[in-house]
Amino acid sequence: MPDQAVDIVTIFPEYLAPLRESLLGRAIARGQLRVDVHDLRSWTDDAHRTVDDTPYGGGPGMVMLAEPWARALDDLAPPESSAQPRLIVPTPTGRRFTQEIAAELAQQKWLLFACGRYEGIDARLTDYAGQRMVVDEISLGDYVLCGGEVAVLVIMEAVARLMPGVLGNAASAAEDSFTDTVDGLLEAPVYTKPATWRGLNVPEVLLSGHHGNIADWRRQQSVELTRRRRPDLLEG
Ligand code: JDQ
Repeated sequence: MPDQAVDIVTIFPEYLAPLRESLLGRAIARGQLRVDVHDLRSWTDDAHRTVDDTPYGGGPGMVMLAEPWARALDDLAPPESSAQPRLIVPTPTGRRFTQEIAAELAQQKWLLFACGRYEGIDARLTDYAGQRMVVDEISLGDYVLCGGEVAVLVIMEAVARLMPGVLGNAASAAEDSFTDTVDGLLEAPVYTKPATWRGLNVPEVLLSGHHGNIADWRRQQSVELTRRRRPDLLEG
């Protein structure tokens, strides 16, 4: 049995195909991780497989019906079961996704993602789910996507590389979760072979073999880059 499980509910299951690639795909292939993608419409019972309706109070667009979502949750995680997933709902009104949240999600046994579309899901769905599971409404940033699917790909890519066993090396995952938060600084630029490429040189210090000088240079580059590009990270 896999150590960790992920269920994703969406009206566009094929959108989640990239999850089978690369790091995540290998963890799935090794049997360490289970990832199942479900079509929300399989929990409808009308001929048109309806998942949306017009918004109460008026306004543009359509809103997703709570009922198909509740059926999906009840099927995947029966209310009477003691094992419940962490429910992640991508939304522009959620709390901002961070490396810290990624590290927290990587420790969960079971994640269930609800990918909304249109203008989002009837707000009572998170009230209903919150009666028995921890619900996290998460935003990637201050821009509006067309739905939750791409947000799930982003969140899962950040989470998977921190999952114990997914990287194939628990120590490097733990180290990453520390260095990725970059002690609050952006990383210095990186270089590889050749030392001169199309007339452009790798900074001399990186070729010197002086580890102290290299660490000092990287630190100085980090501080300078952060000051120029992300001064907000230097507050405090
Ligand atoms: C959905 C939409 C207008 C929602 C429908 C479901 N960070 C982030 N940006 N956008 C999303 C997340 C997101 C997530 C899920 C979504 C957008 N939409 C479109 C359009 C109002 C609300």
